[in-house]
Amino acid sequence: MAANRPTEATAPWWRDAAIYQIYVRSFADGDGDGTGDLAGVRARLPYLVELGVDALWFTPWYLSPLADGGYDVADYRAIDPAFGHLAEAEKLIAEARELGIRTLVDIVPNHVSDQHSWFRAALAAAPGSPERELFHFREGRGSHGEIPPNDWVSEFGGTPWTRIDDGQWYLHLFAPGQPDLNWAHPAVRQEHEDVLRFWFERGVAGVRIDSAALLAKDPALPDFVKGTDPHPYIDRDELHDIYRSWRAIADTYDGIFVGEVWLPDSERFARYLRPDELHTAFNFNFLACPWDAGLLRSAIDDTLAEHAPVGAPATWVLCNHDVTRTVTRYGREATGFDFAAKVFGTPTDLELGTRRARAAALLSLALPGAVYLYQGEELGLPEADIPRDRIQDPMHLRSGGVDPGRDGCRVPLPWSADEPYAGFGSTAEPWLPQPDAWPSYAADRQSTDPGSMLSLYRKALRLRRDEPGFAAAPGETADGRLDWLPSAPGVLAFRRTHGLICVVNLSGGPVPLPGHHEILLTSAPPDPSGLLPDDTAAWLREKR
Ligand code: TEU
Repeated sequence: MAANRPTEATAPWWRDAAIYQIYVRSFADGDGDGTGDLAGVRARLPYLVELGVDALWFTPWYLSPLADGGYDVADYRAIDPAFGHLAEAEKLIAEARELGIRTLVDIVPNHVSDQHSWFRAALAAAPGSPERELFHFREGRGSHGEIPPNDWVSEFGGTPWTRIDDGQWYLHLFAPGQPDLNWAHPAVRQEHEDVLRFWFERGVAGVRIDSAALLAKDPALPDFVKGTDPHPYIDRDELHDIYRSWRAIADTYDGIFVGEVWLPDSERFARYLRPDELHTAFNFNFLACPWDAGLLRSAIDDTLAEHAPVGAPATWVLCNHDVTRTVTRYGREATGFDFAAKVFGTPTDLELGTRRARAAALLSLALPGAVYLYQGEELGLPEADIPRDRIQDPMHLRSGGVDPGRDGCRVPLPWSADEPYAGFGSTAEPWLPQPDAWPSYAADRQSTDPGSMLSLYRKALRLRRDEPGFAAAPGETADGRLDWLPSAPGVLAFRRTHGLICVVNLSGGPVPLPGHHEILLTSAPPDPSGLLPDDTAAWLREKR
């Protein structure tokens, strides 16, 4: 870590970390079988060091039948053999740490796989048995129990209930292969606390908590009546007690949490970030914000305002394994992210989207707090069109084939332009097909091109780490200030504590840059008269 960044004593690493999300299946294939694996990640650690990230978040790498890309965990203490084995994960965690990179694992507490030993035992046991109490089994409604026990809707569409042979139904907010656990049961709590200790003991620095606001259910599992407070399964108060006990465990290891908390209400969201609960949570309001100066400014202000009272740093996320890739999203007419609007063949202008994604990268990396990057974002990958018969995401299948699902952002990465399968490493065909254009995005090609997306991310991450303008003031426990500067309509301009200035032009035409500044980095070159073009961002240093 550069000397001019805040020291561990003033600001813990996670408050301003750049964390890189690895979707293991699609990162790099070390054994050539068409699926990414831990060997592939280990071989690419130098790439991640050169990129300049502080930590890696691995999407679930545990034993799983992959009914939902690994978010259906059969055994939390085993690595899926397609990815490697436990000793290799331990090796990877240690090797990365030696290189200055910490590791976060992904815990999925809301549900397990239907292949998990608990669920198999529950199916083998009788209705009303202790084994079934670990899940939500109920009789159906209707004269023959043929109607699901309530009217809830699965996150993947359709009823979240599946009926088994003896006539009972079980609850799964996601796919049928992901039965929901009963968090009112003490054994469920105990098991997850043990799993947390298991991974902290193996040297992980943190844990991402999947679907963190969904675990607790109203024990009566009532029909959902719009506007009911509390909601029968979203954001229930019982959750906070669970996360307080998790925090106590994390504190003994100096570990951190990042919660996947999708809640529009900022006051409710911030409750998860109280000092004795989660350290951080993903900021999806920023991700979902359309490419509009006024809306982005409000999203930034609201984010900082909601985090301030609880003293937690904000996180900034532009994409992940669940959402349309940034360059495709920003190249569309409606640039906000709307789950309901995901349809096949929505037109996009990739050149425009790429310009905006480059500007958005400099914007998000200049904001105070931690930032998450999703593999391939640094390569400017677009969302891929996956032929319908190759789509594996249950979201597509459960929507009756209407929703394209999330596979388009999960395509195996291109590493070398001239190798088979763009150097993903496979000798067999990769598990998802790569678009024809993939070699042109390959990391090796971008490495030597100073104008590439990869070069932009490398430069930006280096500056973000080394440039004093990003640091918090000495003794400042928070993450450094952001002060808005006067600017033309459609232009965002702000100053960080030590004189780093970020200007983002969304005005529709070129704008002058503030005078008396040294340009550190721009997302596209200024025009010949020194103006900042539309959809372009600049980082400037105040001249003394
Ligand atoms: O996502 C939780 C979640 O809310 C998603 O269903 C989200 O609404 C959807 O993906 C939007 O496209 C987490 C994981 O990130 C996701 O990959 C898993 O499928 C899901 O949990 C179930 O574990």
